[in-house]
This record gives sequence, C-alpha cells and structure tokens, in this order.
Amino acid sequence: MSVHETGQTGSPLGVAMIGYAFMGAAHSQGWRTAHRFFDLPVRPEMNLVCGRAESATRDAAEKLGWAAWTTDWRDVLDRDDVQVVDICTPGDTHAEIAIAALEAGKHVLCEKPLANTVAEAEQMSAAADAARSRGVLSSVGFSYRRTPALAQARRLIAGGAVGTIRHIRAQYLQDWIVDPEFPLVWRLQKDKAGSGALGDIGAHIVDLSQFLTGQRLTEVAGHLIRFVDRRPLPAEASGLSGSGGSEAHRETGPVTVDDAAVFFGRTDGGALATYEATRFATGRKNGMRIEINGSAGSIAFDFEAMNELHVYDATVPAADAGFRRIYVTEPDHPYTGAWWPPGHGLGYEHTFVNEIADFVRDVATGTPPTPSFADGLQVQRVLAAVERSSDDNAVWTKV
Ligand code: SOE
Repeated sequence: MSVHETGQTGSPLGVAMIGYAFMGAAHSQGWRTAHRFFDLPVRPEMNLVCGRAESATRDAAEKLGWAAWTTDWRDVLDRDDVQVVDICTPGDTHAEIAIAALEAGKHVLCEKPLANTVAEAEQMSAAADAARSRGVLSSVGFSYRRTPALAQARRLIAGGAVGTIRHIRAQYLQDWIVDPEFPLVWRLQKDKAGSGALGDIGAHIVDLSQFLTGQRLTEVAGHLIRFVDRRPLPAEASGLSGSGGSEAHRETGPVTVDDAAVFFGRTDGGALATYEATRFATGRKNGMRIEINGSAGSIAFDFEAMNELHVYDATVPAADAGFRRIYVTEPDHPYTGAWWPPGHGLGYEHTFVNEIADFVRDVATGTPPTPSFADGLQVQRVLAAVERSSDDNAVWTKV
C-alpha cells in the first residue's frame, strides 16, 4: 500500500489580515476553515498578518496560522500574493487602511462598524464604488447576518411569515464592564472606537433589524448614558505591566464613550423600532436579541440560544396558536448543510466562517458581497442621528 501526497486543490486567494486580537482570532478561524467545509472556487492562503507590537504580532502569526507577519500594514499594498485585505483593527484606522487597499486593487473585508464617523464612512463608500467599477470588491463584517437562524428568519419574513411589520424590538446586552475597576481599553476611548455600546454592539442590531425586515430607519430619537466616568489605565499604559504595581495606585483615565444607548425609530415601511445596547446588563454576556411583530405573526431570536428560532403564526386558530421553536440545524437551513447533521448546533465562530465563505465565493465570482460599504454607511448615519438626538436631549420631558 503506497502513501499518496495530498496536493493543494483550487487556485489560491492570498489574504493579509490587519489586527490579530479578538476579531483577528475569529477571522483567522474563518480563513483557516471556510474552504474545508464549503465548496469554494478558490482556496484562501493566509499569507500575512499585521500588527503594531513586534513580539505579539509574531506570536499571533504562529498561533493563528499566518505564513508571515509585519508591523507595517502598508507592506500588504504591493505584495502580489495578497488579493484580499481583512481589516480587524479598531475603527480609527478603518478608513485609511480600506481606502489605500482598495486603491491598490485589493478586495477588502472590514470589521464593523465601518468607521468612527459618517465622513469617514462616506469616503470609504465612495472608494468602494470606484473600486467596484475596476472589479475590486468590499464588504463590512456584520457577521450576525451569517447566523443560520437569522438568515432563516430573513427568508421567513421575506416570504410573508409575519405579514405587515408593526414592531422591531432589538437588544444587545453585555456586562463585561460592570466592574468599575475594569481597565480603560480601546473600546472605551472615543478617539479609537468612535462611540461605546452604541457603535460597538448597537451597530449590530441596527444592521440586523434592517437585514431581517428589508426596511430602513428614516428617523430616530434616543439617549446615550455613561455610568462610570474614569477607569484604571490598562497595565501597559500605566507602566505597571510586569512590575506587579499595586492596584491601589493605578493611574486612571477618562471614559470618553457611552456605556449604554436606548433609541427608537421609524422605518420606511411604517414600523416602530426600539433598540437597547448596553454593557451594563449584569448577567447578560452576549444577549443579542431581536423580535419582529407583524399582522400575521412574530419571530424571536436570542444569540445566547443561537441555534433556535421562535416563530408565532397568527393565522392558525387561537386555540392552536403559540410560539414554535425551530432548531435551525437542518440541511435546508442557511449554512447548516455545510456543517454537521441535524441537532449538532453551531457557535459564535461559525458566523465568521460562514461570512468568509460567502465573501470568498463572491470575490471569486465577481459578485458584489453584502453587506456593502454603502450598507455600513447607512448604519453609521443611524448611529450619528442617535448621537445628535442624545446631544440635543430631544427625548426627555419632565414628569
Ligand atoms: C463587543 O464586546 C464585541 O466584541 C463586539 O465588538 C463584536 O462585534 C461582537 O461580535 C461581540 O462583542
């Protein structure tokens, strides 16, 4: 019996990823795995990862499976073995990197939110339109669209399952900074993140509500709040790293973003939409929930039970009506046919593998991916409108 060497199948699609922390790790899972579970026309090649700190970037390259690493992201622009640039950095660098990569002829996948300001998002969307005319494609990484249950919910709603939509009710509940001693990480700094819960997790539920319903927000009102104004600087910033400096004397810095956002809006389809995005929902770890109520029924989802979809059909006799639980693991459900037999649920990382599989297939076939930078710009405009409403204190009336 002779041993046979396995050749590399499919032509390579060279990828460079910028940023290697939480999102970099999630995207790396996608680049390593997508072509091993989905039949793709090309094979991603993880050729270069970029970061700022030399040792951490080298360690990330080895751990996450990248062939090379650099501390200068501009190195990706003129490499012939890079056709895709995947941006996994904080929002303050999205515009500069994406526009340079598009102008260099690289397809771009950019993490959400698209940018930290509407002005930056407009520049990115214009660059994406110009690049698309040259066959250079782009997408913004609203990964929750690739949750099978949510993609199935969109199919059901498009098929009339809820009838005329009256209510969109979306929450994104986390609690990772309830402790006032949690350090001042980049997500809590406006110059890095653009906003706090509003843009980091509120962006997800704004995009998702529009994705599921096909409707767009036209007007919003809301309020942003900050509960904790100052936090200890991260160890590396306060010179404590390695010195085991005493917690009692750690320097603090100002939190410059919102801790929580509540807002509501009207859609172009006449629905009333309400949103809550908070990092202070003690006990809720990643409670991204959405419910759509319509004239013919309702659909409800909670990411903390991400394989389940709850559907209410109002057209059956009241005595038989009730929310039914669909376990979204059947081969006919979106994405699940590429994974495991029915009943073997998926997890958070699968939304990134599904996202990257769609992106790779679209790039290989010259199909403009969704969501586009224009979709990302529209979300940015909603976030900015909420911020203006909050700044104008537009929602409060004294009791
Ligand atoms: C915030 O904690 C966060 O990491 C978001 O930035 C991600 O987009 C979301 O997928 C998980 O939560």
